[in-house]
Amino acid sequence: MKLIFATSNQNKIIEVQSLLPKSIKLLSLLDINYTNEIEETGITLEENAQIKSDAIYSSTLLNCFAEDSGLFVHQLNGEPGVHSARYAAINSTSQENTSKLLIQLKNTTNREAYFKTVFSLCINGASTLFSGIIEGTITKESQGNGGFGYDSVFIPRGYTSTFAHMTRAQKQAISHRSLALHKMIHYLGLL
Ligand code: ITT
Repeated sequence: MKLIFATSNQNKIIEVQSLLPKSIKLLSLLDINYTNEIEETGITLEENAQIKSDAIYSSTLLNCFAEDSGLFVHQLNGEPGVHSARYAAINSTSQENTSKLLIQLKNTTNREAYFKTVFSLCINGASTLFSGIIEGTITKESQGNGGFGYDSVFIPRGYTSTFAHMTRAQKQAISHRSLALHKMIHYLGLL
């Protein structure tokens, strides 16, 4: 089965590709020469994931899925949440976003947060959603060079190091994205 992954985030493609069974051939937006910007106008991850998969399905009529994810910090009433990619500014870098987060949480003792991912799978025009969450805490400073996004400031519950200190396999064994993806793979197996 061929599926388009409607993302322009190469890190997401690498993480997802390595978990998919070989029977599913993944095509990226680059592979299909899709260069239009899809505006994420939803107010939830669910809405944004579906906006992205619907946009690709309606312009290609090919089965596809999209994913939206974010970091939700309790002390900040769930921010950056759905705005995680553009927390510091539109087109901000991961480093700018994590720096802003650490400044917002300066002198804060409640550092609980969770990552959430929602996949929207669009098969023959019908969408199904799958989500995954991992709870943890935000560090006081950036730790580790691996991963991407907010990985260097997030320690999953039950662990002592950030996602950025883990190997890809270690992160994938527990991550929000893997949890959601396993649900989607199970569903695809039932089709
Ligand atoms: P799309 O093309 O798929 O939209 P994106 O990078 O814009 O890619 P999102 O809109 O889903 O991605 O924004 C999520 C942001 O949250 C992303 O830019 C990262 O900074 C952060 N994020 C998501 N998953 C993460 C993970 O596993 N580890 C660290 N940060 C993550």
